[in-house]
Amino acid sequence: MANGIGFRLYLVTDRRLFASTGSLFTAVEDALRAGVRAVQLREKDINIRELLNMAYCMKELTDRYGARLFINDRVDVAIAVEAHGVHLGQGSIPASAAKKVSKGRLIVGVSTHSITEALDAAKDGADFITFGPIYQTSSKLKYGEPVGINALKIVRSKVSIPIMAIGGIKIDKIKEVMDSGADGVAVISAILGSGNIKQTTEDFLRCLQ
Ligand code: 3NM
Repeated sequence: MANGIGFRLYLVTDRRLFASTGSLFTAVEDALRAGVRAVQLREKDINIRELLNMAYCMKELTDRYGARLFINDRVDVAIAVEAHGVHLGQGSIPASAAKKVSKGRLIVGVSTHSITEALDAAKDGADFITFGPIYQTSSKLKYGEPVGINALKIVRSKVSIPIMAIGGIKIDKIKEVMDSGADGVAVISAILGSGNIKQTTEDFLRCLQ
């Protein structure tokens, strides 16, 4: 794949969309069966041991499909389960520290929400960034006002690392974000909240080709 990171669809988890943790795993497996190559385990407000257990199970699952696993925020968990990478927030340790503590073995993604944050992440050694929220998302209040498509274009003109657009990304938005310089999309609800996860994932992947 020409975008330097090896995947164009970054599936982000949220177990709260499901009645049980088991159903989250079933949903992620449906997406993996459809061809998802990268999953970010992003489970907030969870006991760290529970997160570690989920991470071990998710690693076993993603390995079975040859997909990459990223752990949100916790470098220690990423190292313990031998995940491929870690996805850092603005309150996490910086990318350079994550690289150092993992001896360069983790791919490091960073969530960014402004041009300044995107530039800082790139300067600090992030391998890729998510940039958003591009559009309004159902959890809009949590992520702030959308940054919009123009900000994505500006970030594209200023950083050379891959950019995954995030926040309110639905199939009908893919063309616009890719035309604006994104290397791919990061998605929660449009896939995990869909009635047919496998079919929806296939549709996403087809549009991203
Ligand atoms: N991070 P959905 S927006 C987890 O802007 C997350 O950094 C964002 O969910 C950011 O695909 C977001 O359902 C939510 O809109 C993405």
